[in-house]
Amino acid sequence: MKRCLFSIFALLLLISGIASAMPFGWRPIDAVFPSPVRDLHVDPRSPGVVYALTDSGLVLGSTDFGTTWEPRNTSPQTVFSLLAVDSSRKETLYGFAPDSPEGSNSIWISGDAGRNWTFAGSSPGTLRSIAPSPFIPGLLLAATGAPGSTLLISDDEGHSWTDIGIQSDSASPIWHSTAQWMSFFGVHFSDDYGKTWTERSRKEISACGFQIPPKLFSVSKAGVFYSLDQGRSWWPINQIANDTIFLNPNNPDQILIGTSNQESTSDPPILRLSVDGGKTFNDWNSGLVHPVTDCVMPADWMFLCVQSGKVYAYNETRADLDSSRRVDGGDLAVLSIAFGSRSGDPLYAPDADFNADGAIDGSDLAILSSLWGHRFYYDEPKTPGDFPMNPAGTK
Ligand SMILES: [Ca+2]
Ligand SMILES: [Ca+2]
Repeated sequence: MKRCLFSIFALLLLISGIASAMPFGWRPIDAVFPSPVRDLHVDPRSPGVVYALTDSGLVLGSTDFGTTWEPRNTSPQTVFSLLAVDSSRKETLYGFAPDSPEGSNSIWISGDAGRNWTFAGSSPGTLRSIAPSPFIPGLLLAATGAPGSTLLISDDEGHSWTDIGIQSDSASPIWHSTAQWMSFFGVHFSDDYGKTWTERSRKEISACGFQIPPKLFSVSKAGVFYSLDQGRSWWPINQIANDTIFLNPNNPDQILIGTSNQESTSDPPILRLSVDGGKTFNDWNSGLVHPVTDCVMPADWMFLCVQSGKVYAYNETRADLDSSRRVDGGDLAVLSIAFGSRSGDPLYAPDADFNADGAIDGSDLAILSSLWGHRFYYDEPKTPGDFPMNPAGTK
């Protein structure tokens, strides 16, 4: 009888769409970091791998989508202010240290996920971003610190650098390739691996989505725009002022936009999610208090962000109770077994108590139904290299 009532209740919830319960929301992760976290990085070719850089220059790594973390450079002689993932090679990272035993503005490379580091060279100035080519090992773009940030290029893992001589105060260099090699910095683009640059765009390009057709994004106070013709023309996504955009490297439909510098810290942070490639956005800031300074998406419907130096997770995969990588009837079956139980009961299943109130009831069912049909992809990441491009590895 209990099962019968439950089924009717579940059916009602799922069909009538009255699933108004809050989704999971952002929650601080359990891991303790030795100092505030500066930023996060995913390796798009290694599902589950996430790196964090702290204010003290420590590199931490996770191989389970940010659930557990371990320090990697345990006795750092150098304090990194920048970290970058070289996705052209497994477990390869770059670090930048303003000061180190090897001198100022030093570039370091690790081939074992941040455990051991080798001095690679020095840059002509302080760097504020490094962009390793996702296709050609050792080819780097970098931007020097503001004001008047200029673009540098290295084709030998940061040993030697060339100043390209173009400036952009706000943009970071990015790589983009689909049918044709492209890289962008501010309003400039290059199609010869960064050797020569041409001014093309009227908007500073903030991010790129590896997809077909190729999509570039520009984020500004005027709103969010995208381009499908490599920056020649731009189309508005919305007219909301934003200054940050975070893409899912393996799913071009999932886009986060937000504001990292709010004028008043008493305002709720601005973070919005699109799961339809930017057609529509919904607020995605439940559980956040401070402006978000960085976000990564290590898998579909799985988000990590940094606010005030702390790492928060928005992990909807918890609803996938039977680990089928999709929220569906299998999970409903698991929840139904525990339905009606309370903490301490033999049937009580903590994993199914989504709102952690010690009872598995309609509220948990409502959360499950609000996530109904979500798919989580882990094993088959799409990478830039999966798309047609000029012959790989040739310059
Ligand atoms: Ca499932
Ligand atoms: Ca509950």
